[in-house]
Amino acid sequence: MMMEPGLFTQNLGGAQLSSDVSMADIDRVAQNVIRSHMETCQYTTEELKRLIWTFHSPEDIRNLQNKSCELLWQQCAQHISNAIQYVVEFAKRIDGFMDLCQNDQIILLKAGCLEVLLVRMSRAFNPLNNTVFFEGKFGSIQMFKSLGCDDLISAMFELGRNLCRLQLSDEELALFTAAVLLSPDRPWLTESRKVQKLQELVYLALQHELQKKHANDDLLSKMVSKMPLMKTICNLHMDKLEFFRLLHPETAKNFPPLYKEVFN
Ligand code: CLR
Repeated sequence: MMMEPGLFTQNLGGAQLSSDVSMADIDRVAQNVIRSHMETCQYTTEELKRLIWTFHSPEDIRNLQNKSCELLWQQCAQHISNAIQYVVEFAKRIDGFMDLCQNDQIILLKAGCLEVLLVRMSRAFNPLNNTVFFEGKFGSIQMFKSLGCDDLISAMFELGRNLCRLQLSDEELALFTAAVLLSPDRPWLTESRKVQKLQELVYLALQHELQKKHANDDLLSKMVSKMPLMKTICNLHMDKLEFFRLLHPETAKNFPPLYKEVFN
């Protein structure tokens, strides 16, 4: 199997692909990752499609806007924490992930789960009116005004829009999120070679999946090109959280344990 040269030099670290990867291996990886995604995606695509024109009422929006910053942060942290649980379950179901040492599992999850969540958010995003799925209905950026993080939320919505434009299937999204999670360049990994091998297989499976599409004008590099914005958002989120902790230490102490564990 050959990879397009140059595309993943960053992720592959210039390593050569093992030539003993068979089509059967790639199919097995694809099936495992896609199944893991389907089992842990929280909302099915059908569900989201069905609800796409179900909006929060102006009153819902007003209520959210009148909430205190602390209360809305707490509420959002709860939802994010909940969504992270599904991402953790996704990771655990990917063949090979649980064979990594526990240290590396934790590093990959801590570094990657918000990125995975951001990609998953594109499934729950309506680019036609810039709304996102929140508490059972769709609503605009206005919902989150009282958080006082306009730049962060706008960047998240921008990424949602950008990813939607790629019109990824659930299969492609599954493989992309697995590749994001299995990034061998996360700091402090002890067995990054092992992670790299897993990511290589996932990328091959993704490439193979993309080949099924006709008008696939370099979708893979378009997907990879969203990574910098994802990094920016993760950093911005850390900055906002740090600032919030300074202003409201008591509320931050009561954030969900998983949210604190991942972002502390
Ligand atoms: C992402 C896809 C998941 C389900 C899910 C759960 C919580 C949602 C999240 C999605 C998208 C982003 C979201 C979040 C709750 C709050 C957050 C709507 C749909 C908004 C953007 C506010 C974030 C503010 C914090 C970073 C402070 O499968």
